[in-house]
Amino acid sequence: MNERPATWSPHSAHWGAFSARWDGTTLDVTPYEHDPAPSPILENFTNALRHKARILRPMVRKTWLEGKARGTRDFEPDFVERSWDEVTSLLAAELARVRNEYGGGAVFGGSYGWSSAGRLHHAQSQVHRFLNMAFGGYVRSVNTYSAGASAVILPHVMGGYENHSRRNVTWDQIVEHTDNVLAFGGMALKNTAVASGGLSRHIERDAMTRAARRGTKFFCISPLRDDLPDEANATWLPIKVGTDVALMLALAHTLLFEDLWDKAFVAGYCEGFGPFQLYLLGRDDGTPKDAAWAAGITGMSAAAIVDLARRIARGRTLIAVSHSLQRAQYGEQPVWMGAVLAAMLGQIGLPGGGYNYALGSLGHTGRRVNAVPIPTLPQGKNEVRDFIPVARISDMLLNPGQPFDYNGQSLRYADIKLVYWAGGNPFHHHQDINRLRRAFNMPQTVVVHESAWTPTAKFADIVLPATMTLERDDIGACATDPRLIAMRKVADPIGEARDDFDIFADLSRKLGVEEAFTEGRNSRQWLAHLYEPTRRALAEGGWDAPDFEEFWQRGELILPSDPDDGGSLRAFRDDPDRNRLPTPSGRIEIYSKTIATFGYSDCPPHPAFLPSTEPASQRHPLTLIANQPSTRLHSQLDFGAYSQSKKIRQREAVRLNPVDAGRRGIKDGDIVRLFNDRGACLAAAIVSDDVMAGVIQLSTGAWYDPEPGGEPEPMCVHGNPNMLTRDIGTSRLAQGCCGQVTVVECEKFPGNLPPVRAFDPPIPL
Ligand code: PGD
Repeated sequence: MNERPATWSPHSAHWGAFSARWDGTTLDVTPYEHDPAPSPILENFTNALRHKARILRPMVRKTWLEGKARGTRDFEPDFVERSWDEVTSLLAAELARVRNEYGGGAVFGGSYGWSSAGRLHHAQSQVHRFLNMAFGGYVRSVNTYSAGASAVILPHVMGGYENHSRRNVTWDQIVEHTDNVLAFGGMALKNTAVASGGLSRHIERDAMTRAARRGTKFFCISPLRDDLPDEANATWLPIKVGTDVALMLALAHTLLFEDLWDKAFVAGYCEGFGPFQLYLLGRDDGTPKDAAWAAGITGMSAAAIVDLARRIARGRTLIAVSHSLQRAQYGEQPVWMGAVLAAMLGQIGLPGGGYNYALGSLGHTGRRVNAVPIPTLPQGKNEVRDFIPVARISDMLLNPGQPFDYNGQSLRYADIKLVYWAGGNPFHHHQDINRLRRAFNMPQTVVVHESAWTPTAKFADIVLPATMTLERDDIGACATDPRLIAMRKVADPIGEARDDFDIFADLSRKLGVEEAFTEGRNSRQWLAHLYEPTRRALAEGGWDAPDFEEFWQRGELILPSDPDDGGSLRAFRDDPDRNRLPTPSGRIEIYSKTIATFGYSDCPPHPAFLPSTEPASQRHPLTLIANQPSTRLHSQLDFGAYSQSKKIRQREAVRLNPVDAGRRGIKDGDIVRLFNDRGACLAAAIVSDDVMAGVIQLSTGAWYDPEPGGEPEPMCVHGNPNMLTRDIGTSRLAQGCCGQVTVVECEKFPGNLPPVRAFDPPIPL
C-alpha cells in the first residue's frame, strides 16, 4: 500500500490538468491552481482506482479456448483466469497463427478510442505501433467519430481540417472584435472542457462573458437552449434537427436578394459561385431557397430569418459550425454551407470574423497553437493498405470482400479474422449496437486491453487488464495548451494490471521481435526520448529548455505559443495568389469539380439541403439527439462519482419537452423506454423546456447493459442511445458517423425495473 505522499502529484486527463494524492484508500483530486473553470468531471477519479469495475487479472473466454467463440459471444459469464505468462503465450501464438494463415490484412487494429491523456501510454498509439513494428501491419481506420464528415469535405473546399478548426479565430479575437456569433450547434462548455491531452486552463466561459459584456451578440442555433452557457447571454433560435443548411441557404438567399453580400470577396477568393447561385435562386429546381421556404423546414419564422440575415451583414460576424451537425446523414453539407455563407459575408480571414469550423466543439479550438512540437509516439509503417472510414466497422465485419465507396475511391472490405482493441469502447461509441453485436461475432478472435469491464471487454475473448492513467508516469501535452505536464504516478496498479506498453513489449518478445517494438528502451527511457524533440526545439528557439530530469523534477514546463495571426485564412486574405488554399483551385470552392466527378447523389458538387431519409413519423415522432455527455468524457469512468451522482434511479437521464412529456403522461424521474425499429433502452426522464418540442435528448456514454434473456436484441436497461442510432455513413464521400440524430418513440416504462449490472465484473468460471 502506498504511503500518503507529502506532496501532490501533477497529472492530466483529457478533461483537464490536476494534482492527486492517494493514501491507499482515498484519492484526493484538486484542479490545476491556475485553471479558471475546471471541469467537474475530475471528480470521477475519486472512486475509480479501486472500483469493482476495474479488471484485476487476464481473462480468456472459455468457449474461445474450446474453438467455439465465433457466432456465440454474448454477455453471459464465460471467462477463465490465466496468468500473464500463459495469456501472452496464447495470444502470441494466436497472432502468429492468423498472420501465417491469412496475413496482416486479416487483423483489424483500427482500435478507435480516446483512451487516456499521456503521450506515451496512449493506448491507440501503442496498439498501432505494436501491430506495425512487431506484427507487420493491420487493417486501419481513418478519420474520427468526432469529425468524420468535416475531415473529408474541408480539404476539398477550403483546405486542411486542422487549419480551419484550430489555427483560425481565437477567443481573444472574439472578445475584442466580434459583433455577431452565429453558433450553429452551439458552443457548450461541456464540450470545450475536453481536449485530447488535457488543458490547464479552461478559458471559454470567461471569454464569452467578456465578449457578451463588450457587446458581442451570440445566437444559439440549436434544438437545445443550453448549447450555449448563460454567460454568453445568447438569443436562442430553436431549430428543427437537421435543418441548419436550409437556414443557412435562406440567409444566403436574403443576402443575395437584398444585395447585402460581398461580391468582391466571392469573385476574388472563391470558385464556382455561378452554379450555386442557380440552385439558391431555384433556377435549376424551381425552388428558391428563400426565407419562406426555410421557414417551413426549420420551424423559424421567415421574418426572423430575414432579420438575422440583415443583422449578420452589419458588423463583424463569425459563423461557427459545431462537430455535432456533421455527425448526421449528409453531415458534409452544414460544414460546407457554413463556409459559403461566411464567404458571402466577405469576412473570412478578418480578426474575429469569417468561418471557424468546430470553434466551441472542443477545447482545442480558439486558442494559440504551441510553437514547439509536443511529444508523440512514433507508430512505424503499416505494410497493409486496406482501411475503413472509422465508423464502417460493423459494415466491414459483416460484409467481408464487399465493395464500398469513399472519397472518390471504390474499395473493398477486408476479411477480418482477429480484432485487436485498446483504449476505446465500441460497445458504447458505435451506432446500432444490436448490429454491432452481430458484427463482433464474425471474427475468430477478439482481443481487448482495458482498465475496466466495459461492455467491449465483456464481449471479448482475451481481456488484458491495463493500468489506468493514475497508475503510471507519463507526459501530458496538448498542441493548443502551453503547459507540458510531468504526469507522475499516483498509485500502484490494481491487481495484476500492466501498462499497455509492457504488455506489448512482452508480446513482442514472445513473437521474437522485442527490440523492434521497444528499441531497447523501458517506459522511463521512452519518456525521456519522446521529450527530446520538444527540448531541442525549445533550445533552438532560445527558450527555456531543461533536460528531461529537470523537467520531471519541476513537474511542468510552459511552452511558447505561435502568434495569434489568423493562420492560413488570414494569409490567404492578405494575398490569395501567394498564399493559395490547398484546394484544387487554390480558392474557397463553392462548387467542387472534383466532387462533381465522383457523381455522388448524396454529396452534390455544391452545398445543398438534403432532408434525412429517416424523418420523424407517426410511429417514431420524436427526434433523438444523442450528444456528448456533461458528466464524463464519452463513456470513460461512467462508474465515477460525478457521473453516478447525475444518474436517476441508476439510469442515464433523458430530457424531453413538457408538451411531449404531457402527451405521454411522463413526469420528472419516471423511467421511460425509448425505442425504434433498431432497438430500445431505458432512461430516466427530466422534463425541461430547454429542449424544443418534438426533440428528446439522451447523451452518449452510459455503458451498454443488455437485459438478460432479451437475446438476440435485448434492450439496454441503463440508457445507451446507440441502441437506437443509425449505422449508415454520412454520404459516400466521407462515410462519417451518423450517431447524433435518430427518430424514436418514448413511453413510460410499464414493467418491473431490471437492475443495472453494467459495472459488475464477470465472475470467472
Ligand atoms: P471512450 O469512452 O473515451 O469512448 O468513443 P471512445 O471509444 O473514444 O473510450 C475510451 C476507453 O479507453 C475507455 O473505455 C477507457 O476505460 C479506456 N482506457 C482509458 N485509458 C486506457 C489505457 O491506458 N489503456 C487501455 N487499454 N484503455 C484505456 C468516443 C466516440 O464516441 C467519439 S470520439 C465520438 S465524437 C462519437 N460521439 C457520438 C455521438 O455524438 N453520438 C453517438 N450516438 N455516438 C457517438 N459515438 C462516438
